[in-house]
Amino acid sequence: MSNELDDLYEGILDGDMGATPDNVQTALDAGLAPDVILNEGMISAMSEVGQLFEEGEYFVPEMLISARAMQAGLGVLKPHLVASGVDPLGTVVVGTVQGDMHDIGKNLVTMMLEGAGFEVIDLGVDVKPERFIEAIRENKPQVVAMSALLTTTMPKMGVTIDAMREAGVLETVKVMVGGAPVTAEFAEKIGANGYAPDASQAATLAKSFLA
Ligand code: B1M
Repeated sequence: MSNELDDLYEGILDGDMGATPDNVQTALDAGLAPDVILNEGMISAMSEVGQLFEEGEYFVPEMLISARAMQAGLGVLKPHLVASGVDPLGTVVVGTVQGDMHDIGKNLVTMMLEGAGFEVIDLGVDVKPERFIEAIRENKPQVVAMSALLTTTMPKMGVTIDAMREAGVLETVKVMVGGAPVTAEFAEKIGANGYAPDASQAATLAKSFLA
């Protein structure tokens, strides 16, 4: 790994919110591609944070400060990942499902969708099924994207789809799901229209729904 990526990785691991935006800028100035900075310098650091948590070396506060450092760095990276100035292709409602507070992956999905030309209505985290339904009625999106990072909150994706069906809004949208524990098989089982393993494939999938 280059020195720039090394510093960025270590800064996120240490939860250094002050240095991380500067480290992203330094990596950009060194000519590193935004997706390399994201995947090798940032997402890989968050994976190690998760590993350290599993091993009992990190606890929730450490995960939280690493997440804050990552979010601060993403603020600098965002304009480089997102194109601008084009008419929206369509609208996507995005949210992390009820009971789940993880939002970094969901925020990346939002960035990539915006970069692909979608208008994104981001409902945030801990989104109840009724809130998704309300947002569909208000914004008339073509696509709904749900994120879940916990095995305990994944079932809420199915609950949300069932609630959309009961409310009569499911047939107006395509539903896609993602997040670390989610699989294509799970997506099919709960009746989602698609699954994306990462944020850039989420944008490709959303575009394919419009075709
Ligand atoms: Co949490 N946490 N956490 N956590 N956390 C995980 C998920 C965990 C795997 C850590 C571990 O044990 N290794 C574990 C889950 C275990 C499980 O369910 N099997 C876990 C746990 C247990 C918990 C708590 C229960 C801990 C506790 O309190 N005891 C608690 C739950 C709180 C809650 O949600 N109710 C908790 C809390 C937290 C923090 C708040 C401290 C913090 C989140 C801060 C935040 O998000 N603002 C946090 C963090 C940071 C993590 C890890 C370390 C990193 C997550 C992350 O941001 N990854 C995580 C370990 C890990 O993931 N390795 C962990 C980077 C991000 C870019 O990846 O979100 O996977 P990801 O997104 C990817 C893809 O999944 C995909 O695109 C992105 C890449 O391009 N994607 C989608 C995501 N959403 C998509 C939607 C789509 C498509 C693609 O729609 C179509």
